[in-house]
Amino acid sequence: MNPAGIAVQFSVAGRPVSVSPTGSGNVNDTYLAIFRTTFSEERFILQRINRKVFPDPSLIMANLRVVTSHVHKRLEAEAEDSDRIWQLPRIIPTKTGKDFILDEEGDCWRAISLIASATAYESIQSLEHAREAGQVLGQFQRLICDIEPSLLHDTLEGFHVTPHYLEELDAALITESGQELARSTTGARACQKFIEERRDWCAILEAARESGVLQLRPTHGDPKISNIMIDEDTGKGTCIIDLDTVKPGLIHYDFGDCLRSACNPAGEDEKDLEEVYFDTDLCQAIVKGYMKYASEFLTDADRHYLFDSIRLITFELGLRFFADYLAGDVYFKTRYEGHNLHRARVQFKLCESIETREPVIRRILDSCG
Ligand code: GN1
Ligand code: MG
Repeated sequence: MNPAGIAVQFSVAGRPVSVSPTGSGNVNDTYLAIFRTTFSEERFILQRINRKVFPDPSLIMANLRVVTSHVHKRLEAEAEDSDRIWQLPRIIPTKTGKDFILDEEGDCWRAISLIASATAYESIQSLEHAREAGQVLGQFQRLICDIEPSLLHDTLEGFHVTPHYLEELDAALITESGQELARSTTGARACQKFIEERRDWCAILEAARESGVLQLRPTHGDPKISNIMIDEDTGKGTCIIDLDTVKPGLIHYDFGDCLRSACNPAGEDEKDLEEVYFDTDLCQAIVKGYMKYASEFLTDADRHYLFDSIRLITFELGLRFFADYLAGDVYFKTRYEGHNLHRARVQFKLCESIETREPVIRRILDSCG
């Protein structure tokens, strides 16, 4: 079904002017829809959920309901005492009052409000941007930390459970095509070696969870820099978007992922691996911003694993990209042949840089925490 035909089925005033692709998501298809009446205009976000990734999109929508209702209520209650107007998108219902539409191909479409006059940057712009990104994540985690985790569905089993991605890698490596891809380039061979050297370490967070040292809490799941919106007028962080992966998890995944993404000024798609490194000044700015809100709910055990979370989530994303490359690019959308392999190499370069800078990063965590 074409996106314009879907857009008109949502409860929005006016008629469509345009429905065009927007954003840079690796999984779902996202469109900006513009509708006008004779006297006004409304812009909103329309998305087709990737069925291969999310087998039951109705669970995502149920989680989105729980989280947005909870956060909107808290934000309104705190609005008078806040230093800014915090926002979170809302679900736009269909004309028949549902949260999503299933088209004739069985694809799930949903509409959410657009956060206007704010920008989500693909890569970090400045130290101030970094501090704001940290605040946005800390504030979001604070706002959702009192949601009972059992109210949230596990929409994506195994998501961010690093050993699970090792299993996917091993499954790809026993296929003929996977083996062929793994040995055919020096880049792929380097990735495999990188992973093997860290295989035993990578269950570190899961082991802490299994032994009860770390607990499951509501998490965002994907707080990369391009999901953090900065107000164009004030320069302040205002909102975190892309709530599809909100589910019970370890808050460490979020913390690590925000730093992984924001402290690599070159971005996830940098062509020149020499440009990829972990910037510790940016790290300090993010951690300071994050702690402004997070220090109220972090336990000593949580703090103990913060460094590992940065290293692990970076390693994990590299592993996910590499496993997908070997499996024939079935999960992440790619724009050129070998894209997932290159993405993996970028993350492994970043992971190496994090390992080299471990003492500095630990000092930052100790002094800001
Ligand atoms: C995917 O689709 P997007 O760009 O929001 C992925 C994240 C990765 C990210 C890397 C559901 O997010 O886990 O960190 O790519 N989302 C899913 O850019 O797998
Ligand atoms: Mg996402």
